[in-house]
Amino acid sequence: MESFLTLLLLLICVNAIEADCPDNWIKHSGQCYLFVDHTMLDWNDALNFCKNFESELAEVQTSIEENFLAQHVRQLGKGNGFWLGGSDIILEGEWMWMTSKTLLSMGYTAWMPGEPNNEGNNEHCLEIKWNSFLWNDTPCDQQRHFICERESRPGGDVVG
Ligand code: GN1
Ligand code: CA
Repeated sequence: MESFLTLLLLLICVNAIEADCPDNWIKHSGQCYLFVDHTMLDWNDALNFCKNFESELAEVQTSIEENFLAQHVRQLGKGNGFWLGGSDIILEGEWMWMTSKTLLSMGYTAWMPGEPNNEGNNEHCLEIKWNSFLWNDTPCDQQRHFICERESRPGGDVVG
């Protein structure tokens, strides 16, 4: 009986550790990521989709995070890019992570060579490209896959 209870306790603990992120989300460096590759939305709708799941469009802080995202985008092998949470919609050329309100120029960036080029004066949203895994500015009304990000919450999603 005692060993049964120990086992039960162990299982509950293991479940709590694994439940930091919701089902289908991938945990990485204390964050949870959802790669939405089954549908494409414009940038605003993608952000709202993420918000419905208590998350935001992904913001990339380090090369480690970029490499993690790149690895998954490569694996998914889609023919379209994925939205990230950056935009220069407020002031042309001033790229900002729209949730944390931090300037991209203050931190790590992974622009494609030659980007952002604001083609047609209408490219204000940030995508990670499907083939190079680097960043491009593209029109916000384009349909793209997207990546949601939220903090992992230890035990926060344990249902039972
Ligand atoms: C071009 O060639 P493609 O589709 O990967 C352009 C980007 C634009 C994009 C708009 C080198 O990218 O800057 O945002 O079209 N790349 C170059 O769809 O001009
Ligand atoms: Ca561009």
